[in-house]
Amino acid sequence: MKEIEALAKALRNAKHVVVLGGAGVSAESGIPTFRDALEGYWSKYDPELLATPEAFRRDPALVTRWYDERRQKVLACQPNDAHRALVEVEAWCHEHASTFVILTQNVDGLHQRAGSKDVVEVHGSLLKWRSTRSNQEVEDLPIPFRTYPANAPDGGLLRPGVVWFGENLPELAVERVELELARADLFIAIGTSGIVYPAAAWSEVARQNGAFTAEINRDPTPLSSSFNMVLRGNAGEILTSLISEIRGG
Ligand code: BV8
Repeated sequence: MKEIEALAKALRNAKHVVVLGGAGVSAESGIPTFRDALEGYWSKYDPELLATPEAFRRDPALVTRWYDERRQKVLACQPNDAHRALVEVEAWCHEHASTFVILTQNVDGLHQRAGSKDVVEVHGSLLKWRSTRSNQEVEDLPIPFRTYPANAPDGGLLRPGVVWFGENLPELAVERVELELARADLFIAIGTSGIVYPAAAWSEVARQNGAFTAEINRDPTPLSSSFNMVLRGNAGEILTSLISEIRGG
């Protein structure tokens, strides 16, 4: 694919590389993407309605169970070729005195399990839970929870450490995103449908700041036409080809 050669060339010329990852990066690990038809029990629920503070207030048992089942699924999955290739790209960038960061919308922790060092979880993590009373994170959680909803030691309920629709992104994550978008000279969006804001706006911010932007996605997205380059296909395959291209394989 000539786009792989072009992306490898852009990577060689870049000093500050930013990856925006979405559910398509974890798809090949067997984790359903956000908008794929949900499996079984969840097929009758709209994830965008379940992933809200209102849903948790209305039915904390249902929402806790949904997240607990997703947590167990994620823990049973393994990082895939896309995660592994991104660890390689990060290492290659550091060997060539470039910065590299993954801004992930995923909440599954697979980039960290694959060995990526610099990962910003802009939508939080399914593996972290906190008390609704103190907002403090609670460690050593039972898997699965013994009751739905699950109780925090301080008498509150346990809620997942994810960003729900209608909630602001973590302040530290937003600060880091702003810093990285200001200096990026290469921005690569991988496996994201470009529907959820503010993350869906970041490729345009990077481009306006002078970055070369590329989209790696199995399907077209509403943002595809705004990227400098589109690589159509599976993230695992494309990123594996990219790493062998930059290592001269
Ligand atoms: C915010 C964590 C300020 C939870 C997620 C009305 C009221 C309030 C807010 C809004 C509103 N209207 C709009 C908004 C803003 C809203 C929003 O954008 N809504 C959308 C639906 C329009 N955003 C927010 O609320 C954000 N906060 O704006 O705060 C504010 C505050 C109050 C009031 C107003 C504003 C918070 C957004 C974060 C929500 N939390 N996740 C959980 O996981 O349960 S978002 C959720 O969607 C996931 O994190 C996911 O990552 C994210 C985006 O989805 P994608 O990653 O793109 O996944 P998707 O399935 O969509 O696409 C997968 C892609 O991969 C596809 O393109 C597919 O083709 C491709 N693919 C598949 N397989 C492969 C592949 N590509 C390559 N290889 C493969 N193998």
